Amino acid sequence: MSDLDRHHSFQTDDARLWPIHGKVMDGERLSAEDALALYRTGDLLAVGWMANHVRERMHGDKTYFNVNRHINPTNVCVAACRLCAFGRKKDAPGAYTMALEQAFETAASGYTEAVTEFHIVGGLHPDLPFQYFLELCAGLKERFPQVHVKAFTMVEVAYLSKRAKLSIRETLQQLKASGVDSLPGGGAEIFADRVRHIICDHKIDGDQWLDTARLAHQIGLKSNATMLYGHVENDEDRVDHLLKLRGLQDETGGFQTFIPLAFHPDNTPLQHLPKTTGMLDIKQIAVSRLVLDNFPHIKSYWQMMTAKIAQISLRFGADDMDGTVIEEKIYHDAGATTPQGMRRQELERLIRAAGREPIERDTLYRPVTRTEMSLMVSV
Ligand code: V47
Repeated sequence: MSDLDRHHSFQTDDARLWPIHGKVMDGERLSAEDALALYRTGDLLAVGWMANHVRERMHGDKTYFNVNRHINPTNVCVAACRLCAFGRKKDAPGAYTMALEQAFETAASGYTEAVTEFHIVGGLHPDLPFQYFLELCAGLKERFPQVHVKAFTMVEVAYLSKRAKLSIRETLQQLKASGVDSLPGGGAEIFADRVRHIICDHKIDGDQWLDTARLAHQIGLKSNATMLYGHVENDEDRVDHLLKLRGLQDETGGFQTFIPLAFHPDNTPLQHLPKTTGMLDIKQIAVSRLVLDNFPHIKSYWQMMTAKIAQISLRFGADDMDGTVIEEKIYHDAGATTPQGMRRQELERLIRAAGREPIERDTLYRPVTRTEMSLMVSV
């Protein structure tokens, strides 16, 4: 390829981006300094051009979504993270814990043959026994055998292991045996200690999050990974977070999707902080795609991004929009004004309007084929 071809249609006045562009075109790994330059440039279009190039090299126009249901069995939480508006102390107003039957009813409400995934996360409840979580997963599997159970963040797993007095490996093994098929990516926040002390002081630290993910991958459970941005972290903290995830992925290959999560300050102790801007939201998607070269997917979670920004990000590196969700609590407690759920037809419409090809996937990114009957009952 001639130099002229290589740089065809890529334009920028920011000279720091030229060597990065060369690496991207050659499929070479970006360094920490490259990642910092991507955060620091104002040329969003140039960063987006490169991220889109990588996204199309990996996935063409394919854009994934799934038909899922969120279940949050309890909002009772001992951690009191400053980033969070969802958690409550046990006796606080608004605290709830679902009896198992209630959780099964929640799973069934809005359930049709179309739902392929239950996404289950909740608070760190001081009294619920480990058995509750095992029975929750086993009961869901018994009632909905074809639905993938994506359950419990690394933070919840580590807490359950402490409560059950089991090793993390044994805890994961028992969860897997009871029906957990994979793990969601929450709780990672920002790995740097300085930031964790401010936003989530009582959570496991970054290394423990990574160690738990490593163990999950080692016993054959795939997981996702997240990063919470737009609060008190700086560019170096973000780069450090991405590189730690990239390093673990080199070791295990167990991550499926990376999901950058924009901080929503309303109703949290950090509500004096401003909300993220559209520029940062889209930049974060693009930088993630460029730095996380070993992550198959970058998800633009529409609930958190808004449907409009998530749709635009499909041209800036994202290849996944998450799902129908049905009932979202964590962001809505923190002031999100997006709808609680979205119908599959609407997700498909947004993806097509971005010039992309919608692919309904299951949690493991296998395409889901629908008969006309199952489409008729879809949510
Ligand atoms: O870990 C909590 C974040 C996460 C706030 O794996 C907040 O497919 C912003 O991890 N403002 C939970 N963010 C959500 C999550 C997730 C979502 C969608 C898909 C997947 C997946 C995972 O939400 C928490 C925390 O990082 N969070 N409070 C807040 N006020």
